[in-house]
Amino acid sequence: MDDCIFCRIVRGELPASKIHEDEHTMSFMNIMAAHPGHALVIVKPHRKDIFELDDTLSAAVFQATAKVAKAVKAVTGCDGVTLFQANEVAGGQTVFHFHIHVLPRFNDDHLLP
Ligand code: DGP
Repeated sequence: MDDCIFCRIVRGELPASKIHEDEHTMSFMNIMAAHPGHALVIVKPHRKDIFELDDTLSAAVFQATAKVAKAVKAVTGCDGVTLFQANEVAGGQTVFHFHIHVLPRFNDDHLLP
């Protein structure tokens, strides 16, 4: 996808604060972070949403998410982590390239979700 923001990050055409990368996934900080440390884990090939993921990418992105969640907790000292993931307009998705949010949470931070 030529004009997909996350494809352009994968290709190195747009900057990102990268925190993890493997064969199938890339992770970087969210530029619209709900809280410092809010990270995104994406699949490298263009897949619009969860409905386009095969088993290999599904497994890889969750394995990467577990690593990133541990890193976010270690670096931010958060009390917990919320994972969330939106699909299609009705699901609240705004960037149409599959990604999982890793959001550090603190006791009584009153963030949603
Ligand atoms: P969602 O609304 O669930 O599709 O999440 C998309 C997220 O992507 C949103 O929280 C902001 C983030 N985002 C949008 N554009 C960029 C970008 O160019 N770089 C980075 N790092 N994050 C982006």
